[in-house]
Amino acid sequence: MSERLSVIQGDITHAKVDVIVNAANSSLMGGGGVDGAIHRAAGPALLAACEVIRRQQGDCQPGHAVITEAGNIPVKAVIHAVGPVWRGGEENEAELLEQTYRNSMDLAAANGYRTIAFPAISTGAYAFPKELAAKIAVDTVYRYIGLRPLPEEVVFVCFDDENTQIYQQLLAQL
Ligand code: AR6
Repeated sequence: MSERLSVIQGDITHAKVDVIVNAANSSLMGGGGVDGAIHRAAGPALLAACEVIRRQQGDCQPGHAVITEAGNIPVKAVIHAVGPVWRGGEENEAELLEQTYRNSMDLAAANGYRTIAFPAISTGAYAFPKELAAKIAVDTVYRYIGLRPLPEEVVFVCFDDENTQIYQQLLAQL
């Protein structure tokens, strides 16, 4: 099972997968970090697609995710997942982060996608402790793929050295 998970360091907009996950905010209207990078690479079609969803559904709450086209990024779709803001750990942050990963995997599976790439959701502007966030990400995804055939492969795309090392260690222990 662990051969279905991998880690690479780099920019998620270059990942060779069916679907990439964006660490979005509740407005779905773009932002900094990986959200900014994805919207820049995708072009205006991505924001337009997010606006359509926002008009239909309103805010996307932490723990939830929506799926759109990918504009100019050479993948089939983008899943916009809203992770929790870290507020010290007493506000259900861990459960919400787990939900964010599960809901993203559900959307990829429901659309028949075989390969998915995740950034380290909530570990930038949302200040989630990196070790804990990585443990939740790996455990949740590992459990998920043990129960379902899709997605077949999951790539964790880390931007910084610290996250890359943390994920490499966690995957080596599976
Ligand atoms: N590819 C992969 N990972 C990246 C990239 C990239 N191109 N750029 C940054 N990262 P963040 P959050 C890493 O702040 O904490 C936005 O403004 C980064 O090093 O992007 O979930 C949204 O609009 C970090 O490890 O997302 C929200 O308002 C990880 O991606 C808010 O930030 C997540 O950092 C969401 O905060």
